[in-house]
Amino acid sequence: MSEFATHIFGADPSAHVFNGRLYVYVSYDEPLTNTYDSMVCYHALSTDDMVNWIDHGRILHLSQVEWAISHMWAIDANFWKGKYYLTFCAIEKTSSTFRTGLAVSDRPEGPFTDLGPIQGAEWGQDPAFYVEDDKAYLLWGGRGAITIAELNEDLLSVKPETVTNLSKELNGYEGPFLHKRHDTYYLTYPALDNEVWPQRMSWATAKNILGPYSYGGIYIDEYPGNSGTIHGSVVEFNDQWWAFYHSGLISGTATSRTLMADKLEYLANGDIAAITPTLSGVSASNTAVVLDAAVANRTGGALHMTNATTDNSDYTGAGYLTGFVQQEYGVSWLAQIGLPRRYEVIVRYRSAKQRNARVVAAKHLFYDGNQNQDYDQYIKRGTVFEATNGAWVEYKIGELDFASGDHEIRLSNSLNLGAGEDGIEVDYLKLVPID
Ligand code: FUB
Repeated sequence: MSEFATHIFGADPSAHVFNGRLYVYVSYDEPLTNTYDSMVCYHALSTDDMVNWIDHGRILHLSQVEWAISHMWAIDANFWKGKYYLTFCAIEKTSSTFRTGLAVSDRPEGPFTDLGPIQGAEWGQDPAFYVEDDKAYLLWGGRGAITIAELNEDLLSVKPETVTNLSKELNGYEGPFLHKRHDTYYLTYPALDNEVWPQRMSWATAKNILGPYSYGGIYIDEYPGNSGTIHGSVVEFNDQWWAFYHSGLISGTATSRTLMADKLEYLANGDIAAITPTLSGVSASNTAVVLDAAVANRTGGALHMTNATTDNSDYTGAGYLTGFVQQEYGVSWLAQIGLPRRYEVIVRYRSAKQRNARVVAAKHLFYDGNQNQDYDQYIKRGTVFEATNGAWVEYKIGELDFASGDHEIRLSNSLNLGAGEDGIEVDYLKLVPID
């Protein structure tokens, strides 16, 4: 395997196993903008088998981070004291420097709520979050160094006495990630030798978390199709170690990057064996975009008079939507697409009675309450949602060609229902690329 989730351009993949499922948190490259300045959000992806993936959509956006102004670059996530935490970086409004932010969610796939910058990690670009034995550690790059420190219990500040600069021993300055195998800590990071690009993925080891680390070598060297930067993570999943990173293999550019994963092997002496990146021709349709209705308003969409609920436990994700009882009451989802592609558009719903609705899609356009607003495409104007006798069903609404960029998919009720009448209930929207 090499490339995965090729329906978007993603970078800096950070992989972790939560509850037996693999989650990967990625930076989002705004398609074909030719700059890293346009990076303003993150996505979460997950899989059970490294073959079939789900993109859970946008999990945090610049507009949801009050202290930040731009450059939502690399991220990591971890589980700590019953919640999932995202560490990310962005340029701070007041200081115009990178800060490391902290965001929280009850669920590994997000969405995440910003809690503010972590104190003591000033200039913190490319954070990574390592947890072991009731202790949490933050690693970060920036200002030409890789730094590590233990975090305080609330994760919102580091313990100053533990702050350690690892770059005295290593040639690293951004993109650190820590994993442990047997009793050895492996620090992986993109390195530049004598400032010669591209970056090459390197590793170092230590017997203590805070170091000192001994340089080990390069495990992803320069290769045709590199994106200049390389940044990723290492994780053990289903008894196999995996290296996650990004390349420039599909777009041929440095700023619209492709997510990559390859098996990582250790030699008998503990060294990491070299990996050669290639495109393996993984099908785009192995990734479904599954957008939870209950949190559509926190992942770039909107709820139009409908209500998120968990009243009945029989749903997926964070809940489901009710209240599709009047004309135009509904939900909008944000779907972010890398390259133009045709998609199956599927809605998971249930309904006691047959109901009518409209499903429309628009590019770079969100509904503003004006019913005459032109949508680019009606997927199906008069969609009939058949009665399901209370069962949740996946219903294929239709197929649609999506351009590159942001799209609104809006599902809205067509008719006013009578007092006390129930409308459909909606669990998620699913988009499956057609290769
Ligand atoms: O993705 C934006 C930046 O490029 C990251 O912060 C760096 O590590 C490099 O991958």
